[in-house]
Amino acid sequence: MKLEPVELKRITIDDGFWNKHVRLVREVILPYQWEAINDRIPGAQSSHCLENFKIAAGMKDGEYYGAVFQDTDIAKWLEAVGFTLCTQKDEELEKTADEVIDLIAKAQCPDGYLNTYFTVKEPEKRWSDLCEGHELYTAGHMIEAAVAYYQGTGKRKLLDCIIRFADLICRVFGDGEGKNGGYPGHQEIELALVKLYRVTGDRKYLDTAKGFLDRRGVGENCFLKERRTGGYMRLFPEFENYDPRYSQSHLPVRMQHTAEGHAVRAAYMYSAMADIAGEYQDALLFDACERIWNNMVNRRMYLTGSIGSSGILERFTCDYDLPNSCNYSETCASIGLAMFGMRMGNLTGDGKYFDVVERALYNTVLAGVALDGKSFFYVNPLEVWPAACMDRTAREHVKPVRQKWFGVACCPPNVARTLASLGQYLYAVSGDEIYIHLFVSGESRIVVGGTEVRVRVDTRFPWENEIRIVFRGIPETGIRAAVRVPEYAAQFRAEKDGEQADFQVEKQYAHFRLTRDCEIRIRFDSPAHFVRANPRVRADAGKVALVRGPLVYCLEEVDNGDNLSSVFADTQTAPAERQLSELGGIVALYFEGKRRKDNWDEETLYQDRAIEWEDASFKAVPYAYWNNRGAGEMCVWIKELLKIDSAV
Ligand code: FUB
Ligand code: ZN
Repeated sequence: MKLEPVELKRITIDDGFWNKHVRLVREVILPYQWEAINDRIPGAQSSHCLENFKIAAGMKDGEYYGAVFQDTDIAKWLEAVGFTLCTQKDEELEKTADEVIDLIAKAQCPDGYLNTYFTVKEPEKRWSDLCEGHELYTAGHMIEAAVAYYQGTGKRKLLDCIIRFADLICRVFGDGEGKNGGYPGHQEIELALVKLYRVTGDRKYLDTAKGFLDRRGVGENCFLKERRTGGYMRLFPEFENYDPRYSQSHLPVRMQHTAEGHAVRAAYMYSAMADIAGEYQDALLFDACERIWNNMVNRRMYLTGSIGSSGILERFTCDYDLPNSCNYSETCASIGLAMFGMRMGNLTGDGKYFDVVERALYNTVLAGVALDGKSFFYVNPLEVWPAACMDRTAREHVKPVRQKWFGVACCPPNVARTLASLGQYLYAVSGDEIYIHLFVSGESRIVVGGTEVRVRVDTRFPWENEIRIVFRGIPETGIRAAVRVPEYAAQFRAEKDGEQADFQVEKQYAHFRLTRDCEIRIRFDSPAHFVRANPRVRADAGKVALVRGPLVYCLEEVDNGDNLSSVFADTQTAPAERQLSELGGIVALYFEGKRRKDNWDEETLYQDRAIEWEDASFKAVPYAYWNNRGAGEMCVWIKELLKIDSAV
C-alpha cells in the first residue's frame, strides 16, 4: 500500500462539526442500540439478536427469530465499541461488551463455527446456501468486531474465538479436492480476512480472501449451481430468477468494468479488491478497481455520495439513471463507498478519492442518523413527498421520517461503527510524509519515518475554510506533509509560520517540506453555489442543487412551505450564507426565486393555463440534517428559472 493509515488510538478528534456526531456514539447511539438489540425500545421492530445467542449457547429455550444475518447487529455494535475504546476508556461499556463476548463464545460450536441462525435452525445446512445464507457475511462482521475490540482493549477473548472460526473457514474454502470452491453471496468476509491478516500476520487469511475474489464469476456460477442441491433454501422471495450480476458474480472480478448489482455487496467487494490489489501488487485487480470506481462515481453516484438507484433489489441500474424520490441509496452503501474510496486514496495518494469519501461522510452517512442519535434512515432519498411514500408502491421502501430500528437493522450499527472510526479517514503516512486527507480538528500522534510527530489541527471547517496545522516533534532530518486540495477549493493558499509557504500540488495534495516544528495555515474559498447535473441525468433535467464545500443542501417544507415542486431558483444571483444556531449550528443558504401560485381549483388536474408566479425567497439547509424538525417534504434538486440566451 502506498499510504499506510494511522492507527485509530493515535488520533483524537475534538472538532466543532464532528464532536456532536462522534460523541453521540458513546453517549447515545451505543446505549440506544444496546437497548434495541435487547428488544427494550418500545414501538421499535424486534431484534432478538441476543436472544438468538442465548438459545444457540443452550442458555435458553426458544426459536430463532430475525434475518439470517441477525448476528451482525451485535457484531457491528461490538466493533463500534472497540473503536470507541481505542480513544477513550469506558469501564462500564467495556464490562457490557465483555459480558456479551462471553455469551458469543458460549454460542460457538466446538469446531469453531459461529452463526446462531445455522446453529439453532439449520445445523445440517452449513455452507450449503452461500447465495442467501449470509454465513460468510456474518462471519466477516464478527471478524471485524473481534479485530476492533482487540485493538481497542488489547483483550483477546473475541479475537481468539474468531481466529478459530476463521481457521475453520480457511480449511473449508479453497481450490482443489475436498474444498468448498464457493464464495460469499454477500461480500464482506474478504475485507475482514484482510484485517485479520494485518492484526495476526497469518497469511492464510489473506490468501483465503484473495481466493474468494479469484473464484468469483469464474466458470459455472456457484449460486446457480447451489440451486440444484438439497442444501439450498429460498430465504428471500426476491432471489427468484437470480441474476449473478446482483452479487457481482457475473464475471471474474478482474474483468468487471461497471458497478453492478446490490450496492452494499458491490462496495464491500470493491473495498476488498483494493486491499488485495495493494497486498499482492496485483495490477489487473487494481485496474478493475479504477475502472469500476470511475464508472460508479462519474455515472452512477448521487450528488449526496450515495449509490444504488433502484429500490427493487437495492441495486445499481444503468449509467445516469439517478431518480430522486424512489432511489435506494442505502446508508450502508455510502459507508461502503467511503471504505472503497479510502482504500483507493491510500493506494494511489490521489486526493480525488477523498473528495468522494468526504461527500459520502458529510452527506448521506450523517443523514443516516438523527441529530439525537435515536432514529435512522436506511434509504436516503433526495426528494420526499411524505404522502406518496406508501406501502405496496414503488416508494414503499422510502421512509419520510427516520425509524427507531429495523427488522433488518444493518444501517444503524453501521453508522455507529463509521462515526466511531472516523479517525481512520483523516490521516495516512507514506515514507517520511504525513497525509492529511480530511479537515477535522484534534490532536494526533503520528509515527513517520520512525519518529512520533504531534499534529494539531484547528479548524471550523466546513463552515469556514481555514485550517491551522501545528507540527511538533519534527526530527532534524525533516519530514514532508501533504494536505488535500479538495476539488471545490478555489484560491488554495498556505502560510508556514506566518510567511507564504512553498508547496507543490500533485494529485490533489499540497506537498510541504518541514524541517522544524512549525505551523501551516491553509486557506481556500468555496462559496455556496448552484450545480447542474450532466444532461443525461433525466431526473435532474432543468434543475439545480446547492452545494457549499463538501455539503449538499436541500429545501425542507418546514422552511419553505409545501409543494417544493413549485419552487424555481433564480441562479443569476449567488446564494447568501447565514450562520444559524439551529440544527446544532449550521450555515444556511438563502436564494431568490419564484413559486408557482397554487390557485388552481383542486378538482382540475389539467388545463391550458399560463403559469402564475409569485416572487419568493427560499432557505436551504445541509442535507445531512434534513428531517430533524418534523416530517415534511424535502428536495435536493430544485427547478431552475430559465432565461434561455438567444445569442448565437
Ligand atoms: O443482506 C445484508 C444487508 O441487509 C445488506 O447489506 C443490506 O442491503 C440489507 O439488505
Ligand atoms: Zn444497511
